[in-house]
Amino acid sequence: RPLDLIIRNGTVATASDVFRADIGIAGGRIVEIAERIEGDAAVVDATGKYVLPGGIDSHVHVSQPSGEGIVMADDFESGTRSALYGGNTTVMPFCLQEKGKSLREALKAYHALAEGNCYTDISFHLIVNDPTEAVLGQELPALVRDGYASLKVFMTYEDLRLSDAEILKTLDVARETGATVMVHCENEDAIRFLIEKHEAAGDVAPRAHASTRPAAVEREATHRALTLAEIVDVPVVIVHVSNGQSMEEIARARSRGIEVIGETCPQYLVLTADDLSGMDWEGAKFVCSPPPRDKAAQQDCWRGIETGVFDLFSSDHCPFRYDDERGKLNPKGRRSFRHIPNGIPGVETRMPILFSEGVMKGRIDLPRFVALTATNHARTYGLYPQKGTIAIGADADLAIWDPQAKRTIRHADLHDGADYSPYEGLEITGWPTTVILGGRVMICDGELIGRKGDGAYRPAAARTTAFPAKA
Ligand code: DUC
Ligand code: ZN
Ligand code: ZN
Ligand code: ZN
Repeated sequence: RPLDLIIRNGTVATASDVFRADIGIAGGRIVEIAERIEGDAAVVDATGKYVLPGGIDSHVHVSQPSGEGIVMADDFESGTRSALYGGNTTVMPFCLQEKGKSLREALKAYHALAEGNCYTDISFHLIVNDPTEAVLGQELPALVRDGYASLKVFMTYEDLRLSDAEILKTLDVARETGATVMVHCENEDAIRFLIEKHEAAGDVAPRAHASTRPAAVEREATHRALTLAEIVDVPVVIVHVSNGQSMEEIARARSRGIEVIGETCPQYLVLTADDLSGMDWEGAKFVCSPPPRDKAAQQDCWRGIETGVFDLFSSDHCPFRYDDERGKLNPKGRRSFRHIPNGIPGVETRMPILFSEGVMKGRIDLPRFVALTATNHARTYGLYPQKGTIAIGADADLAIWDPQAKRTIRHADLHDGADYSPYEGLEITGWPTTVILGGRVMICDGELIGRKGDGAYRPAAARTTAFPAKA
């Protein structure tokens, strides 16, 4: 069949190779990879550029109810548009089960919000918040078969946390069905204890958010999650790991034979808890959980990226507006850190930050960058090999990067629904300039030409054997 599009003269990178090639696209898929492809199809000239698999951000929150009248700053439209500008072609948002309701009710609502509004493809993780017998016994196994093959459980937040008993039962269903479980590891009782102490002492400014969620809180919960997974004998993903102590738990678990995938995020590489100390409550802009820590923890997380403690690099995009009664500066949030919504925007800046700080500064090579930002996400969450690589038959989801592009991160230049970026002022070398989704050029030399609705929902496959091999 005739080609629809040819990407010419680029340097192509996958999780395993870097090579000069042209890419031929037809029917939304990659059909040819060769040194030189002729034909009269439309051409994208990638001379001097890198041609990478479109980014997959497997940890993104949009349109998620956040309690206390707080509203998330992005819906599917603005969240996926921002993601696209940052070189992503797939994002995986969370679908939150409300207490007393079914997972299917939640999915119905999120699908309705997403339908026709996405600039990237999407696939969902479930958040299991009410693990009744009916949910675990019937509903979840059917959903895993239907394409909802990953779920998150929380060990923190009063209204989200599961008990160890509930986590064990959920892990057991994952073992039976091949679902992949992500765990948010922080010890809620210890956090409560510390919050009460800080409030009693009048220490209520944003910085106390970090003090009441120290690394020990995360380390203990990480150890416990890995122990529960060991007892059930099921693989597990430890999400948003912020520090070396938690990394040690992952490494020790692996040495005991537990299959564990570790995820870290930009905030743990370039922010610290000192960022929460700004004047006039400005520190609220950096409130996320786990909190960013110190320079030594940043170095530890870099080491984890280099050595493979981490296989996933995600944004944990969880945007709230700063100067907004329904966001970070809500009336209660102004009185105590405990009411500041947890989460920061970052879906558009995730890959540029890792490219600039990682690839351009020589910490990681291009294949490792591709693995951390695309391939491993597809493998871990059942989207591979359709997504996450450049290969014959794969979806033609591509990002063309200009490794010379110099930019300073300014929120004014970003496309999310928040009113600030926690990375304001960070100097970046390298940015995606053209983004292609299923063979459609969505962003051309920095200009949006795709439309909302060009992205679609994609079901994910359950694990069939052991944990998916990592690239
Ligand atoms: N956990 C997340 O995964 N995202 C934002 C806040 C949180 O606690
Ligand atoms: Zn979390
Ligand atoms: Zn304190
Ligand atoms: Zn998150």
